[in-house]
Amino acid sequence: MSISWTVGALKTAYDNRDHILGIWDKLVVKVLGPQYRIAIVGPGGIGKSVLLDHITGKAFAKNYRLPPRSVKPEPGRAKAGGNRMAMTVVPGQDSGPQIDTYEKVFDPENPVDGVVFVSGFGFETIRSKTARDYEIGSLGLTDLKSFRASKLAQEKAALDQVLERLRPALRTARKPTWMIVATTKSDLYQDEIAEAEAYYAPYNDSPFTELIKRFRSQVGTDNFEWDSLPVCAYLEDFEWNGEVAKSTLTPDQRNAYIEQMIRRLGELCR
Ligand SMILES: Nc1nc2c(ncn2[C@@H]2O[C@H](COP(=O)(O)OP(=O)(O)OP(=O)(O)O)[C@@H](O)[C@H]2O)c(=O)[nH]1
Ligand SMILES: [Mg+2]
Repeated sequence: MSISWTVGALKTAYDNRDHILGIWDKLVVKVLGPQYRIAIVGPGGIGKSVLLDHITGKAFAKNYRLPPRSVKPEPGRAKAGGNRMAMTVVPGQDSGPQIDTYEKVFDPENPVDGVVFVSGFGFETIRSKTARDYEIGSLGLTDLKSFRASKLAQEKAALDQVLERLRPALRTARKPTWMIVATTKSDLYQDEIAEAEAYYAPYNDSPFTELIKRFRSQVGTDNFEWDSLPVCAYLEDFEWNGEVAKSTLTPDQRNAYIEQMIRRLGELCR
């Protein structure tokens, strides 16, 4: 399927969660085998857990609350009959649990089949006040522009680390066979969606795509497929040191992005 970055070009927008869950059910039952395993990786505060909750449908419950920082691997539950598509979110923060989870999902003896690297075009949520104060006071990231540039550089470093971790698994097990870069929080940068596409899409050359292209040429382009797509999950404004980036999408538009991602996952899992 061809990926659409602009919301206007996403033809379908569905107001009800049943539609998304319906697609999910079909994928789980018909497309995916019982053993299909996917790791969801990426920086802390980027939106991995919230995205997983929207993909599995958990976030559509009335009493849904935003998850706190992940401190252990988070499994994604399939909706239809058991756990056929096993997704695991790797905690974003450098920590013992993160290393343990990486070792499990990229175990060369039994690695996952696919990887979702969640990126955010610089909109990483900093949860702790101490960390915020440090970034503003000591690192001098006083405005949103410099903050995002710094986070984008860190995101690239995080990607580099993930790619390094994939090497032994690919060498031994020839898995995972694919990676999707899911650029989330796209509700915050619709005015820059062309720039996001230029930065993340496989048909463009950017510092980010260069890393993956180089990796692919090293491991063999036939062995490792990759793609990127925009997505968003939780619609809320983003604030940094008093500066606010507005969330500009409706739930319908968000759902269309989620649907596009689920469909693409389904294709890669065939
Ligand atoms: N505007 C907007 N905000 C989002 C979106 N997704 C997540 N957020 C915000 O980002 C915060 C962090 O999201 P999480 O999914 O918890 O982040 P994570 O990647 O799991 O982070 P760790 O658990 O630290 O690894 C959420 O609490 C929301 O405030 C989105 O699509 N759009
Ligand atoms: Mg999390």
